[in-house]
Amino acid sequence: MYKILDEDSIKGYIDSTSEIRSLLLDKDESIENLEAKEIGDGNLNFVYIIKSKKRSLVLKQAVPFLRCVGVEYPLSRIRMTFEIEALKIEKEICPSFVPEIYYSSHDMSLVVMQNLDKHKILREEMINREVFPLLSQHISTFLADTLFYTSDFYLNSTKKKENVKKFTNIELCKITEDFIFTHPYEENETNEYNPKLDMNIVNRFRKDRDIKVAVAKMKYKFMTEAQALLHGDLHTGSIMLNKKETYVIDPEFAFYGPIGFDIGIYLANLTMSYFSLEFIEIKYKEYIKCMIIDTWELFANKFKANMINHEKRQKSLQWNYKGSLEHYEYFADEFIKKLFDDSIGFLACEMFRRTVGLAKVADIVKIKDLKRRAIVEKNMLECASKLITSKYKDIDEVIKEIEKYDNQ
Ligand code: SR1
Ligand code: MG
Repeated sequence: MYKILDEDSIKGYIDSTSEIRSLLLDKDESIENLEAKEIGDGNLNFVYIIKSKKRSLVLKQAVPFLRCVGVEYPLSRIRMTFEIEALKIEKEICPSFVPEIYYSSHDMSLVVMQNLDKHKILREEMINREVFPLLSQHISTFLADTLFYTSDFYLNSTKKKENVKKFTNIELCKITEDFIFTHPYEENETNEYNPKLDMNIVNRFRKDRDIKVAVAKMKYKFMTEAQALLHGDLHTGSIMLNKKETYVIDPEFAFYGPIGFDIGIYLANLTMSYFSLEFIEIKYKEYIKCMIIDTWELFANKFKANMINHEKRQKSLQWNYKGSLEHYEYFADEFIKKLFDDSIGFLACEMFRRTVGLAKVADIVKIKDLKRRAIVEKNMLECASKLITSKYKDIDEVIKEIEKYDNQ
């Protein structure tokens, strides 16, 4: 039976759950040897570090409401089922980028997994100006492989459609539809603003027909294009890493959606980190621009290689005639160019919502001088407005555009 755990009751729960107990304690060892600490700072769930004499683990539990709002925003616990099932699939596809799962319970809406105690959250690391030479290689592989091996390019038609059904994540998709694609573009009580932000800028983009049409297109795409199993919330707070290893965590928003959404959300969070920097931080700015370029280019090459190699082996989508592989390659190039356009559109949407919507990002919120923060936010809004209403040849052109709005 479900019950909400806390730092005290969690020990009793572990004591009565032999699969978890045996991971932490010897047979006759007392639960007094356990330490439990809640460390979650996310918007949705509670996360505990459990320590015993021999090891430590993470226990994550979903509660029946949205943590960042409170009990007045009910949210069913089924999100943990989506998280558990997505973790299993991602682990199978990308074993080195997904934490080890030791135990899961749909009834208790919890998962027990590897404690990544030698790794830190990417967002915090970027705020501390840390550099990760392998990150773009790792994330581009995670994206290219999870998004390819769960798509129609790889799965047979029946399996893919069964997956779409299984990952119909109604409630969390609705959160994204509301908090990314709707509320930021209207006056809504959930929106939050830096008091120093010039509201004329906000009102201007809200009334701009071209921006509204472009955002509506991205929302429609999000709601209708079941291309692959997405992580669904791939911001820099969903990545834990050190110089050698990268882990992607928290896929509770997983569902079948447009591939460009995962890419765009990740690139947007890099871009916001870029905008948060002081004018003189040239070196770290260059580093972030390289991350954006490398992530996209590596992803595009790896995704295309996945398509072509699979096609060579299986001939699953192409017709069987001489020269058909060459034609398939044209299709792959066109498909990836479309993913690029989608990614930039979603990048812009994520930048709008993190500026005027409910959930902000620490990179920007940590700017103490509210006037400086307002300038950064103005730059982000104007950059997002331009990106979502324009078309770009390649990622270098996008970087040039972003640079134009970096004028603090
Ligand atoms: C209202 S929930 C806010 C956000 O937290 C999650 O990390 C998702 O990004 C969601 O949109
Ligand atoms: Mg999360």
